[in-house]
Amino acid sequence: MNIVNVDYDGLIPNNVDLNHDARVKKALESWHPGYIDWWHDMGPEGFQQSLVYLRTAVSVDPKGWAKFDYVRMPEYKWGILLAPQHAERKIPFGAHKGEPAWQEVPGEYRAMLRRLIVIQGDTEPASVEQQRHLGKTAPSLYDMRNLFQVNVEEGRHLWAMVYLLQKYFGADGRDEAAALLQRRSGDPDTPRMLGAFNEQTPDWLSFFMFTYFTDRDGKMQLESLAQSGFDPLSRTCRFMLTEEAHHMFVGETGVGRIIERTCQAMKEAGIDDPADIGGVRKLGVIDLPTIQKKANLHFSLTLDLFGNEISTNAANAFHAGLKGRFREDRLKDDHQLESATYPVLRLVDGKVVNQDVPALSGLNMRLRDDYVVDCNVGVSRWNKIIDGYGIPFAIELPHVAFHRHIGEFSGIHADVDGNVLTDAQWTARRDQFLPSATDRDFIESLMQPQSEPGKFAGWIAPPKVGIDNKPGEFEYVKIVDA
Ligand code: BYC
Repeated sequence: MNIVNVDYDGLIPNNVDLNHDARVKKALESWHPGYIDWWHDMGPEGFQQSLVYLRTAVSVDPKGWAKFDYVRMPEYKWGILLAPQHAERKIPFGAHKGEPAWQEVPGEYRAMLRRLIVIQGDTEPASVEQQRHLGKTAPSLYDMRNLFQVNVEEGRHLWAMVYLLQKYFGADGRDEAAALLQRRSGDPDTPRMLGAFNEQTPDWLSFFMFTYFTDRDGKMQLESLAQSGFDPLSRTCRFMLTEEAHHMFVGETGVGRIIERTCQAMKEAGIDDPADIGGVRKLGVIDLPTIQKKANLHFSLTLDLFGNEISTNAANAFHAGLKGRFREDRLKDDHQLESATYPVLRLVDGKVVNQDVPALSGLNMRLRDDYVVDCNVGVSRWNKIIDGYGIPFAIELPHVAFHRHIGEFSGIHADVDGNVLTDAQWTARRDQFLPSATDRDFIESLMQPQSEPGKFAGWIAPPKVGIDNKPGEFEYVKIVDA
């Protein structure tokens, strides 16, 4: 079979020759009904019979991997796609650097590898669960379609991890695959594994912030796993990254369009002061300080996903050749880091200080630092929009010590500049930094659906171009069952 083209004939589209792998095919086919049940129970609420203009991966050729068409979501072709194998690929880092990449699970690292795959897999359905209510308040058919696109692709990413578990981890892989359908975001008894994936996504500003900040953690983690010496994981993640780019585009442009509309409305009303929150809200748009607070919330929740400042797990995974650094293949060092150091922000005697630590132990922070650089690129584009209207305001990412639940700063309170606060100071000032109940109520009051083709809710500007270059009035979702 040609790896670039996908076999669409069977129940599970794939480019891994499932037809000649009866054991895995059977395992996946047994898992499929549970997945569809999960999709109906926990996937987008309503709209399951609506026709959605979705892209589906039909190839792993970077020049033309997707086709667009109307699809009912439960009939989406959730396929298993791996990027092409490079015959001579070597393990690029760690103790096994230079040895041929593993095509089978290395026995001594089995548990560590399985844990990484399970954690990655767990985030995918979690995000679908978090976003399941949003279709009903979509600000346009364009946005609704983007939400559903993100959702079906997160579903496909779950399939990708389930394939690895079932193909390479035998009975315990099958158990883990089943458990991925049993945990539920936010459930007190069976929560999803990582904190941010148990938070709510109550409104569309949160959705855009989530796809901007949290999907970007997905990008960083997938980039690191794409470097893995375990070749099937590397190839799986490489292809997932192709889809992930659109999710971050949805987030960046979504927040950008909200900012644009706010600035436009302020100018039209002659309001120059971004702190005139009452005046701006009367215009039916979201004031810039509230957008800043939402960014503070989602950025800080996402920082927790990078784990602890000092991590033996991260050191072990790198040493073993399982999880590399962001774009490891482009870095110029020995790729082993046994004697290197890395500067990490730590809490020492109640103060935030920079400390050199062994580079292997600091790998989570190195990835997090790369993440912050990547986040700032889009933030500066948001600020250009504000600047273009001459409004004196800039979105800024808060300090990494702000509002943390994992790692050294989880035991303290800090303001957005990283100054340590007492409990009383935090309680008094919390609502300056994070969305308050009043802010949330205001945003919720704006969440009225707009489902006429080409129309947009009043708090968000239309996009500059349509999906698949479709014109403005294109009917991205043909609703039959809202
Ligand atoms: N919540 O040694 P440490 C995505 C636990 S997003 C709860 O620092 P490590 C997507 C940790 O498990 C990308 N627990 O941990 C985005 C450990 O527990 P055990 C998802 C946490 O392993 C949007 C203990 O604390 N992929 O794809 O170095 C939509 C010690 O911590 C948390 C991955 O994350 C937390 N936030 O780092 C859809 C890649 N943080 O085992 C999808 C795979 C830490 O001692 N995962 N703990 O009981 C990893 O590489 C790592 O497991 C982590 C944690 C980076 C998550």
